[in-house]
Amino acid sequence: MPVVKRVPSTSPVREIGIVHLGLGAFHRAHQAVYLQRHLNRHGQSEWGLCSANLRSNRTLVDQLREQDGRYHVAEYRDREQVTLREIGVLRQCLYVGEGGHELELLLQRMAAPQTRIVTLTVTEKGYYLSPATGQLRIEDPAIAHDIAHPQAPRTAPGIILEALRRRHAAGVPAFTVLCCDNMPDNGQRTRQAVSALTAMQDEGLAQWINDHVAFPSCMVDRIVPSMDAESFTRLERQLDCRDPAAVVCESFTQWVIEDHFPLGRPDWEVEGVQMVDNVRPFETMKLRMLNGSHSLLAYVGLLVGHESVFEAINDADLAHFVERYMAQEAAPTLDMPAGIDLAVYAHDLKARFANDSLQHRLRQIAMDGSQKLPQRWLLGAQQLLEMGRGLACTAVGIAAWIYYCTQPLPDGSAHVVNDPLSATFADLAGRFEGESLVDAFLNLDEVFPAVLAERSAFRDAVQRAYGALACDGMGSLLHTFAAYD
Ligand code: CS2
Repeated sequence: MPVVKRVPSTSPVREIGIVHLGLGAFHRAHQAVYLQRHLNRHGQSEWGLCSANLRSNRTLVDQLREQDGRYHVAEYRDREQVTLREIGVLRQCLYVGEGGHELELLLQRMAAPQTRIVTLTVTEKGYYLSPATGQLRIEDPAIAHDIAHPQAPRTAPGIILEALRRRHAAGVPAFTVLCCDNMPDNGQRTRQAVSALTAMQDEGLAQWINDHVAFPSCMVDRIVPSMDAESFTRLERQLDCRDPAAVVCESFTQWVIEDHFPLGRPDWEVEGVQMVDNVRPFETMKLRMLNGSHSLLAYVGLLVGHESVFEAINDADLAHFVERYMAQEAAPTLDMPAGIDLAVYAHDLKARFANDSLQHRLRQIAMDGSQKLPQRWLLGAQQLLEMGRGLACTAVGIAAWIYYCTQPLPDGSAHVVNDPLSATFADLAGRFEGESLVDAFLNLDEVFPAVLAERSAFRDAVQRAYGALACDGMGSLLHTFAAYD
């Protein structure tokens, strides 16, 4: 049994100062924990949270309301040590379905002068930007709806826009928008989504947003697997914690934020948040080293029959393959500030992946590949080509992704491909196979930018990897990497 340190929430929240969109496990185990630590330290806080789910997981919102917004976060350092935190900083929970009463409550809360920051974790696809070009996908039905009905928005950019419109009309200064999703220049991307939507509706407002709304970027990091029945049972058995809204995560946590908050912010730096002028090197490092390795472990790992990150990193060939990816294909593309040693970072990442207290399912990471690949692998791949370096591991990753999106798993089990482009993948799988299937995937311009897709060195590397995978299987392909070094 682990040693459990219990940290209760004792202090009152005076005011709600932050509205969050996307009340998922990551938000509850990352941002909410920083705010709770802030509250515990100060003994009171005007930075309470109102968090909303947009058309997903109503049950969780109902549950949290029954518990007056209180829940627990179990932070596992390893099997031996865990901190169980009570979170009391979440003062209002909303479920925003199709329009209705709670959308109005959310918009009122966002328009209230006390709200000074709006944060988001709505996943990459929640911004409705093309992954390859970063342009707003105005043809998407949800965005088309928000253009036609700006006062009853469904999307996160549409909701932010309507809240800002109300503030502008009432003469209330703009809140700061802080995107906490895993995208490069995530502040800029969020600005792009909101501005493009505004420009189609109201040029005056677009100018005001351009001049007055800050969209700082940030890098967030904490491994937070989605909860399943097994995790709840373990919490009950090991920690005597019966909380249907609880979350399990690793003890590691990092948050690097661009310091641009015109209406003020919590003194996060006291809780270890790094407030910086330029977050880009940290974001790129995390996306390519951590998330890039995660996606490799996911697609490659699933094809050799693994289910969790822990299992995958304990496969010697796969661990070696990921180490090689980090050292030879991710690190060389990064330009880090002094004091950051990428070899140490890579070593620490491997130890985090090997945390056997987390049931981090590879299928969870494999979701939404079309939205994740560009920033995790493809921007780095372009740089590798420009530098004249090889990209063998990245090519195997892409081949494994194509395989995962179009074929059954090696044990013959069919799986659901959870991705906004899944219908396109199914269509391509029905029409093509082998080399022409790979070609058809590489021609998907929503995913692969032309500058990369046009390079024969890139296409050939992916074709070779896919050929070897289809012919010999992933296990033996990995083995050749181990033998080769
Ligand atoms: C993971 C991330 O699901 C995924 O795609 O790579 O959620 C990862 O666990 C976090 O970014 C860690 O900070």
